[in-house]
Order: sequence, then structure tokens, then C-alpha cells
Amino acid sequence: MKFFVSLLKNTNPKIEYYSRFSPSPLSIKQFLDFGRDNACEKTSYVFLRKELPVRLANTMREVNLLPDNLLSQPSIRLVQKWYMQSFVELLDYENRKPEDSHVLNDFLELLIEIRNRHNDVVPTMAQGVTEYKERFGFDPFISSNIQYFLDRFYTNRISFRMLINQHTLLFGNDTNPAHPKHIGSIDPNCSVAEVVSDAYDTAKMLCEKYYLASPELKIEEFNKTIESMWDLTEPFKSRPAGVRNHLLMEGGIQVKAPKKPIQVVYVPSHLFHMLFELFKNSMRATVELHENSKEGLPPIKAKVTLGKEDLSIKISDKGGGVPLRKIDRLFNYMYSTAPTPSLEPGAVPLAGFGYGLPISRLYARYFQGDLKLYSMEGVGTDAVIYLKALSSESFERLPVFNKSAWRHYKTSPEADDWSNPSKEPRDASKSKYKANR
Ligand code: W6P
Repeated sequence: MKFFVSLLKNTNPKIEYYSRFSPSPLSIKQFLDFGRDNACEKTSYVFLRKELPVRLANTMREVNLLPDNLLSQPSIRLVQKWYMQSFVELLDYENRKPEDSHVLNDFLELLIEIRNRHNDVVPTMAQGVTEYKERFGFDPFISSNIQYFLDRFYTNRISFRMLINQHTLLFGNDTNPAHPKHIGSIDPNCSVAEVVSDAYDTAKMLCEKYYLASPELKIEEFNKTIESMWDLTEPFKSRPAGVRNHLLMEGGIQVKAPKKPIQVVYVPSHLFHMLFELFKNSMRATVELHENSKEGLPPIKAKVTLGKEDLSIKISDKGGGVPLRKIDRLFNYMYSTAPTPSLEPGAVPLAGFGYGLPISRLYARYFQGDLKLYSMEGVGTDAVIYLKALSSESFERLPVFNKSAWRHYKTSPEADDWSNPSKEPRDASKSKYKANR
């Protein structure tokens, strides 16, 4: 087996060549400006035929640094095969001039093919982690390696799909009739409360299907950038119906809100993904804690705020919270893969706690934002999505394959330099995982 693994390793000079380039991060503003002013398909083609192989090669080199026991799992090998095939197919275009007939069209079709080939990368990698765990058990060192790797690998995948989607949406024949103002996957005027409302409605349907009940939503908006827009008397007029319903609270009077809804230049599908995941988690916690209470279900609250630098979205539930010790686990890939430490026997599909939360956080971080959980055990949880308010500041945050990344995989864990709360005095050097001194 070792032999085959090393056969795949770094033997392809093209992977070697392209992995020496660092990916070129783009800002949302750059995506937008490029797509807006008579976007040029040739320019996009010339950029992508180099940038896509660079991003693939960087991540393929990193896959090879995984421990051999993991790398040899059939699912991981399958994913590697997909990456290799896509890489080779893209290299076909290294010397093909955009002026030649069919080149642009063939390239566009190839991108669609590649996107489809990689559709199931996330569940397939999860399968690989499961296979590994079943054979070798849970190991904190391996787990932290997997965490580091998958965060980078999935970020790379998000970015790869972003580039492909922009190209195919801008230059493919399927213009998006539902969203004529969108530039590819970007909405230059993305109304945040609208996406919050859509994500809530979708999660609510699932919730009612499994629990026959669901908590209400209350949305508030605070636009701290334009105080003059505050309007204390007039109800909203310019909103889509779905949003108005949630905003007109208590007697139909929305007390504190600016006239203009908070908007951002963003990818609505990314925002939806994150919010949907958070709502599922909040709903589950709320329903399970209050199922039998006479007072009914406490509502979920959403608060959207805009400052100079951050656009923040807080989703608050009264679902009883999570002890601090367990918060990290919600973002841990190895821990959250079934079956071993199944968090809840008989968990319903609403559950979340799969890869939903860690990947949602990657979406937030991808454009320089973040996703954080603040929980108070016994009461409830606040989840906050932070986005950059300015599209000129939301540059792609991309993993780079270099010496420093390499070191993450090859360095064994340090001995713990904090005390261990054990009853007996123990010899740290005997510990299975901390014995490298
Ligand atoms: C919970 C656990 C959780 C995770 C993510 C978002 C919200 C919540 N609420 O109880």
C-alpha cells in the first residue's frame, strides 16, 4: 500500500509546477467589477486556465500530507482521483488560444463537468473519515490534523466553485431570469433580512415536519451608519411581503428601524447556507427543551446590524445552551462524523451537527468574516455571523501550500504545558499523545 501511496505523491511534474504558485485571491468588489462592465470571456478564460490548476495543485499537494492510514481509505482515493482528472483536463487548455473556434465553449462545458464531478466531495471525504475512525479509533493528534486539513481543503473547494460559478453564470447561455440584477452568484444589493427570513422559512418547514411545532422569528435591524435614516413612525412600505411579516412585530408597529433595509454586496447562497444551518440548530434546541412547557416556544430572535466595518447577524435562541466544554466539538469534523460519538441517539434530520456548522464557518471566513457561538448553558445560544460591510475588503481567504502548512502535518504535538486535573500525580511522558519530549 505504501508503494501506491508514494506513486501518487508528488510524482506529477505539472502538479509540482502549479503548486509553486500561490492562489490569487479576489475581492467581492473585483468579482463584481469584472462581471459588470461588459465582462470579457477571453480574459476570464485566460485567468482561469492558470488559476484553477494552481488552486487544484495547491490542495492536491496538501492531501498527500495526510497520514497514510487515512490516505489509503477508498473514499479518499476516489476524491483524489476526481481532483487528478479535473487537473489533467484543465491542462488541455494550457496552449489553446481563446480566439480559436470552440475553445471558449469547450472550456465552459468542461467547467460544468468538473463542477458536477466534485458535487459529492464533502460526503465522500466524511465517509473516508468515518472509515478511518472505525478502523483506527479517535486520536486527538489525527483529529487536529484532519481539522486543519479539511478546513483548508473545503475552503479551497468553496473558492474553486465560486470561480467556476462566476464564469459559467456570466458566460453560459443560462442567464438567471429570477435574479436579473445578480452578477453571477453575487447580489450587489443583497437584503440581509430577506435572506434571514427565507432561511428561517425553510428551516421552519423541516422543523414542523419532524416536531409538529416551530418557534417564531423576530427580526430587528440597526443601521448604525446612517442615523438620519432612522424612522420612528412610518411602517415599512418598500419590503417584500415575507420580510414585512417578521418585522412588523407587536401590533404591527416596527418601532426601531431605518427606512432602508440593510444591504450588502454578497453571495446570497452562501449567506442562506449559514443562516439555514443556524436556524436548524436553534429550532431543534428550542423545541426539544420546551416541547412540554405550557408557555409555548420562546421565539428565535434575529438582529441585523451594520457598522462601519462589520455587518453582523445574531441569531439568538432560548434552547438551553451548550456547555463551553462542548462548543469546540460542534465544529470538529472527526467528532461530528457518525457513527461513534452520535450526539443524540435517534437524531432527526433537522439535527445539524454534521458538517453543517464547520462548513458554515468556512463560508463566513472565506470572505474575511467569521461565525461564532456564544452559549450560556441553562438559557440559550447566540450565534453571530460577521461579514465585511465593504466589498472592497472582502478578499477571498485562501489556503496556500508552503513550508509552514507542511510543518502543521509533520510536527508531532508538544507535551502539554498546562496542568492536568488528575487525582494521582502522573508522569506526562507516559501519556499516549504527549510523549514527544
Ligand atoms: C444550540 C446549539 C446551537 C448550535 C448552533 C446554533 C445555535 C445553537 N443552539 O442550542
